[in-house]
Amino acid sequence: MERSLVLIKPDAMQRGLAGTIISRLEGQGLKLVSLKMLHLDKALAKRLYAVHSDKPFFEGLVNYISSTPIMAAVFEGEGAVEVIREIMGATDPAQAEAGTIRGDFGLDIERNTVHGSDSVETAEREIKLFFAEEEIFNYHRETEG
Ligand code: IDP
Ligand code: MG
Repeated sequence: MERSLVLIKPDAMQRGLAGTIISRLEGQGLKLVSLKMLHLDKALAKRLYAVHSDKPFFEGLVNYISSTPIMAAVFEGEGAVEVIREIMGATDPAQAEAGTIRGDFGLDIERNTVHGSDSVETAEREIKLFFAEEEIFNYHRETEG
């Protein structure tokens, strides 16, 4: 089953939105298979965002994502990567549709509330940055609810 990494970013933690974000994803039928709270150090932040290392916003992004503790989650489901990207909305909250997480809660293009892997390959790489395989659970989830 397809998996994706979700991060509940500092701006969401600071506004008490962790439960709301998890709830929205669970409510769309995605299965929560792992969850932890952690404070990223700069080294892990740089590995997470390595693809953006030559962008002008890279340093700010690394500082932002490591500014407060965040939540990291693994969600599983058919087409999970794409489904989560849709529920999250566009990178820039100003462009994100109402009803998406970023459209409803995002503050600006950096403080956009949530991270979701952008492909199955990226998801595999990102999940390994945060979770050992034995920390990812297998259990039955009803398709409704
Ligand atoms: P994504 O999170 O929708 O996949 P990416 O382009 O991969 O978007 O960018 C990673 C993160 O970097 C974004 O979620 C956002 O927090 C931040 N970011 C992207 N573009 C900018 C920018 O132009 N200025 C500041 N931060 C940005
Ligand atoms: Mg991305």
